[in-house]
Amino acid sequence: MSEFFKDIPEIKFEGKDSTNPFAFKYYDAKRVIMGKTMEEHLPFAMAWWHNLCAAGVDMFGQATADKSFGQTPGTMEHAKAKVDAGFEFMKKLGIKYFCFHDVDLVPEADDINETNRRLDEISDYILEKMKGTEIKCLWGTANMFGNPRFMNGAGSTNSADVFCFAAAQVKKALDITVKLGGRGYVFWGGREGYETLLNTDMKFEQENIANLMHMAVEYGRSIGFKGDFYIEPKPKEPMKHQYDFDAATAIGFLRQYGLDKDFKMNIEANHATLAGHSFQHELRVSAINGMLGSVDANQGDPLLGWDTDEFPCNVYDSTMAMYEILKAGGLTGGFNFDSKNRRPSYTFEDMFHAFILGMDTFALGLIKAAEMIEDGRVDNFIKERYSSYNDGIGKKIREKSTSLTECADYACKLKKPELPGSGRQEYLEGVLNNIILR
Ligand code: XUL
Ligand code: CO
Repeated sequence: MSEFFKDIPEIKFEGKDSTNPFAFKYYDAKRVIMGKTMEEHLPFAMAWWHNLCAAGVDMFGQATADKSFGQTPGTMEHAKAKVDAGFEFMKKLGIKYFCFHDVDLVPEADDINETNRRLDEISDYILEKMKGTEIKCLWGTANMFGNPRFMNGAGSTNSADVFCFAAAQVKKALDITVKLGGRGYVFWGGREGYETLLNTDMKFEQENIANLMHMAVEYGRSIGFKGDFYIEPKPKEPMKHQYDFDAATAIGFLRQYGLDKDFKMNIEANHATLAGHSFQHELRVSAINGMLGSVDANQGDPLLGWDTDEFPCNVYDSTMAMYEILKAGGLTGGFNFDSKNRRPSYTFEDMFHAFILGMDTFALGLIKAAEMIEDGRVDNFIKERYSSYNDGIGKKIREKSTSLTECADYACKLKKPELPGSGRQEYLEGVLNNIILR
């Protein structure tokens, strides 16, 4: 079998003073931080779609990158060459997981029975390839947004026939995920939303999405899937209004329809910022609701209002993300680089540079988040800030052993409260700079 990335060596850790473009500066897989190795903290995954399929096509121009891997796109030979290239790529970077949509793995046929046959063939091939490696599947999903049949949604479609096609795809994607030992299964509501209420029964559409998810849970558990199902929230794009707007909305939906025991969140950084939140906010909302599952690691561009899926380079963001994740006790899933090279970065070298950047950004974020926690200034400040609830009336409020009348009597006796104390935001931002830049 040919080597696809011949000129690129195995990527090793060389430390922050290295100028080798093909070396990690911060990601040192075996380094122990807060009792776990970096690779245990950071189960990185390669997204099949961006890395092995996307070639730089945008609405104004053609592909710039060659992802044919020596075969004719649209054939099973090409599908297998992508597997070979993907495994070589992951091995060279020390990446232990991958994520896929059904149609990333094989070209979709006109007849779903033929697509399913192709999926059986490619998953046998991947399974064979996994033998003797440490590479595993992080999560699988079904692409229920690209094909024209899904123009009005999948679970939320107006057509019962299309709903059944969505069900068929979820069933097969679950089969393949279980076959490949996947840790999770993702629902990203690609076209689960609406363009105008003039043609939309919103309540029915949402009930039907939940319906499809219940069917998926029932089927998944029946074939031995023990992992988490995930919702990946996103507020807009492709639809104007998407039903899984953000973590809070998705968690409310899961609770309303009794799906919260089987589902967690897969939080994507760029989706968070599209929703007008920070990545950290979405992680916190998920964590405090016991629903932090997995992460799609990328970043958006604050100057652009769409999903640019850039490789993460912002260390402030990765530090605050890792602070949330460490405090939540880690992820049940991993860090999937749902990120793509910029269109003019079209070479194989660029693919490696992108992953080295992303992995180093999260490794440095992990190092700095651990330093923040060990430093203690931020956590101690927060603890102190709420200390009025440690005794007296505050303690009673915390313990829910008081009433509106008792609190009101207390206030009247006091006549006028002291100001609640400075938030010290600028001081704390200085602490953060001090830790990140030292
Ligand atoms: C789209 C997106 C998807 C999901 C999987 O914005 O993030 O690639 O991660 O369907
Ligand atoms: Co994503």
